[in-house]
Amino acid sequence: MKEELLAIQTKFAAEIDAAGGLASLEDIRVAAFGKKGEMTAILRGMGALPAEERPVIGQMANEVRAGLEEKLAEKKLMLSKAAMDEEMARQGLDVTLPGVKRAMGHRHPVAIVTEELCKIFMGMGYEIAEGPDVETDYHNFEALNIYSGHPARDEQDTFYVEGGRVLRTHTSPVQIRYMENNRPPIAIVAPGKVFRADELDATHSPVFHQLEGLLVDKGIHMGHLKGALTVFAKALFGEDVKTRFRPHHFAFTEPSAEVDFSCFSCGGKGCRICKGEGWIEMAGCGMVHPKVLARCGIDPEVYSGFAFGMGIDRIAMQRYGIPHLRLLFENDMKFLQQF
Ligand code: 2NM
Repeated sequence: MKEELLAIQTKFAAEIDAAGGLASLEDIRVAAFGKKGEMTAILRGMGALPAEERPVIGQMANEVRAGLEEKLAEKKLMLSKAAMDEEMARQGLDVTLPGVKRAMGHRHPVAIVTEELCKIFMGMGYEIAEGPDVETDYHNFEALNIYSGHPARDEQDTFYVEGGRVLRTHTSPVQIRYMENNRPPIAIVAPGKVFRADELDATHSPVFHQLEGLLVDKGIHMGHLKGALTVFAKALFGEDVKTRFRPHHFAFTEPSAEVDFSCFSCGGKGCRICKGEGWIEMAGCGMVHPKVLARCGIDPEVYSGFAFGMGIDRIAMQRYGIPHLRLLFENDMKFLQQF
């Protein structure tokens, strides 16, 4: 038994020394200590030894085992390091080079405000609707009662593209498409980019963002519209905010109104932000014109609806005190990182 142990020790020690890679080292470990390994067999055979031999042989076997295990561990460490060095040399990796710092992305203030507005309306049961940026003349104008000759159709104001299509000048065509494809009850908001042939200045840009809303059902009237926008105003600026509706004109709503919110900054007393008015114009709105409903296949004798639209950029500018619209479109990281 003793000789056998010594022979095993010598044999495996030599094999470990000679092992050229991690795989062959593992083969050696299995041959010694695996289920059918030679050392495993010896250790298992201990019980069969005469009682007087057991302590001496047992101790020896334990020493051989510990020695081989340590040798295996040392060799494994050495081979791993060699493998790593070889891999690094192959990749040409210089771990002492300083790392490249990645610029952290950041949410845009317009995206933050858009999400905030959508969340408020979703909480009121509205769904989000989307549509194409390039629209047909029909969906952008005709369906909304904006006939040829209407000032909004002026080439000075609208970007016309090939095939008689236009870059949408509002997100109303999203609502038209939704009404064409869905039956009431309808409650949606449509946020998105819109385009007008304006020069860029502090308050105008050829591309800006709108959020429009539409609700159609039986028995909907102006009171529902006022209620919805007042709940929205309070959710956005706080319980103390008041709303004011002034008569207005839109081709696609009748009656139509403009909506003011009491100034979020001075509470209505008059300040620099509201130019001493106490009120800030926030949205346009009205009852959807019966002809608009009918054109989308909704019977205006049965159903009525309200719609509204507001500028998202302007709300973001007010909210964060941004002085020039340009800042929202330049994507200067130093500016954006403040939000
Ligand atoms: C506004 C103001 C008033 C509006 C109307 C419609 C539609 F498609 F239902 F007719 N969508 N959006 C609307 C009404 C938009 O923005 C100032």
